[in-house]
Amino acid sequence: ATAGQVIKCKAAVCWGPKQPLTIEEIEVAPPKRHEVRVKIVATGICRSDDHVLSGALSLKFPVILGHEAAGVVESVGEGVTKFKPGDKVIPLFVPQCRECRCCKNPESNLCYKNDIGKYEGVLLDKTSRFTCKGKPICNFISTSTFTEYTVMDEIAVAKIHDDAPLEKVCLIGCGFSTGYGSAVNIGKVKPGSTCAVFGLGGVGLSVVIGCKVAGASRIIGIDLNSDKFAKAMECGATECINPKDHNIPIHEVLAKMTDDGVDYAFEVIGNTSVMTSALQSSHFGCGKTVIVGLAPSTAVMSFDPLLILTGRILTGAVFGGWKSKDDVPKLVCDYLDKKFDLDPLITHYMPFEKINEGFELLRNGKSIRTILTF
Ligand code: PAD
Ligand code: ZN
Repeated sequence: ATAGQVIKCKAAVCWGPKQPLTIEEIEVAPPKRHEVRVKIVATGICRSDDHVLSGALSLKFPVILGHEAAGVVESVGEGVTKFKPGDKVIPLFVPQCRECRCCKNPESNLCYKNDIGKYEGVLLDKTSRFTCKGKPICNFISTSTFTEYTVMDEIAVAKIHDDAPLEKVCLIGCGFSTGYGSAVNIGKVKPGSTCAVFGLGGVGLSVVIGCKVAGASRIIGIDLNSDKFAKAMECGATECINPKDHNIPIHEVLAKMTDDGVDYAFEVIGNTSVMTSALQSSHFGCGKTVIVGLAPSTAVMSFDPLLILTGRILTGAVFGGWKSKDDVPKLVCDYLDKKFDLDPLITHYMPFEKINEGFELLRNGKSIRTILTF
């Protein structure tokens, strides 16, 4: 009944950094050619959204944030053959066009048509489908899910299994897959190895889960907030340490604990000095460090190049290296087959209108993932 028409609905609009989101009535235009309009059913709050609110990431305003979600197709634009109204879907903040140089490279999961780092705030046709109070509202990293309805390019949407519980698998849209894939695809953690995970939020705990599935024998969690440790142990950490409890640098603490350094170190905070600590914590000759955290737009990392010269490997990835359109449906099936659990990551459910409270819980270190439902 709504196909082809402008939909008026509620959205959380971000008018600028350092101010609360406001719930507004917005207009969502119908999908154009090769676009899909989706009714969002559940969306998680990720630290990357908060990086925009804190001002750490600079992009264009006003914008509708949110990128970790699941929903149902409402209508499709011209030329769309792989989706129909009613299909369950997950938005893809890293699209997969299958045609660009990165998509054609089996080793990469980036896509030239992504908006991360560019932050143009538009769909592929260079406009967004949102307006509010007569003003255009920008799109966020190909997705924008803090709204009842959103429009995405079809390359930025994955169709998932009909049985998937949307209020859980929304986490496969970002936090879970990013962390888990960083361990299994990017770190390629080996059985019997020692891992250090810096930052035990939703993404860091998912790294822990990945390290455990990969057979690591020691998984050391590191966080400034010791309240995160119980959950980390539940997810598979074998020990947890708080840098505040030590008067020597954390890499020296780890060196003592691990016979000179870990096999794999993961930075899951977005702090460049912790990235250097992670690199310093990895063993010379063979240690691998994976950057997962998103640093502020102006941040620069510095370290002694001898750390790399002596054989350490430093790498990183967005979305855990998964080729999004190919792999998200498989991850959903793996979840349905009980190959991993998402429940330990979910600490709160809230109605969408309470979105600012959800962000407060994240900032105060009280939540892992809050899932907003519509
Ligand atoms: P979160 O805020 O839930 O978790 C971060 C954790 O780090 C918290 O538990 C903090 O207490 C802890 N912490 C903060 N500073 C320090 C410090 N100096 N030393 C030790 N611990 C510290 O965030 P999240 O898990 O949602 O996201 C983590 C990062 O990953 C964040 O930067 C986010 O933007 C990024 C991210 N990257 C991708 C990607 O594709 N690469 C995807 C999703 C999120
Ligand atoms: Zn995210």
